[in-house]
Amino acid sequence: MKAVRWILGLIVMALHFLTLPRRGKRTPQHQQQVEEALRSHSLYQLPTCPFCVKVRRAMRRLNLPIELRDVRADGRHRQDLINGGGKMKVPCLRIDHEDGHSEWMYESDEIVSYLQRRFPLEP
Ligand SMILES: N[C@@H](CCC(=O)N[C@@H](CS)C(=O)NCC(=O)O)C(=O)O
Repeated sequence: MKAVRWILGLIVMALHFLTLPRRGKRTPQHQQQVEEALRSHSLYQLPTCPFCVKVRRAMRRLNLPIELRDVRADGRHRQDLINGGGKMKVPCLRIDHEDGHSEWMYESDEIVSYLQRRFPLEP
């Protein structure tokens, strides 16, 4: 089972790199504002998880350099996800609000819609 998952992961990564989407463009000033807003965002994820790849591809299309937190490589990220989000499931987008509370958004479709709505490219 582990070997099957490993091979599938390899295929997902290969397809991802072979079909990398084009990075979206903004004016330098707009991009700087977006990147400032993104400092309060982080994505808990795994490199080969297909749902995480879907979110990372959307991030690339929208040119959103969100900090990636690998929950397998770093036990602290894994623990933060379980404690804060309530379950060990990826992808999960963490949004730290100014009042100190953190929002934990699961579900790749929901994350992609949120990013498209909140950080659209220029028309
Ligand atoms: N419907 C979810 C599926 C996410 C999912 O199944 N992620 C897997 C990794 S590829 C996971 O975290 N599984 C652990 C679990 O469900 O406990 C989405 O679209 O984000």
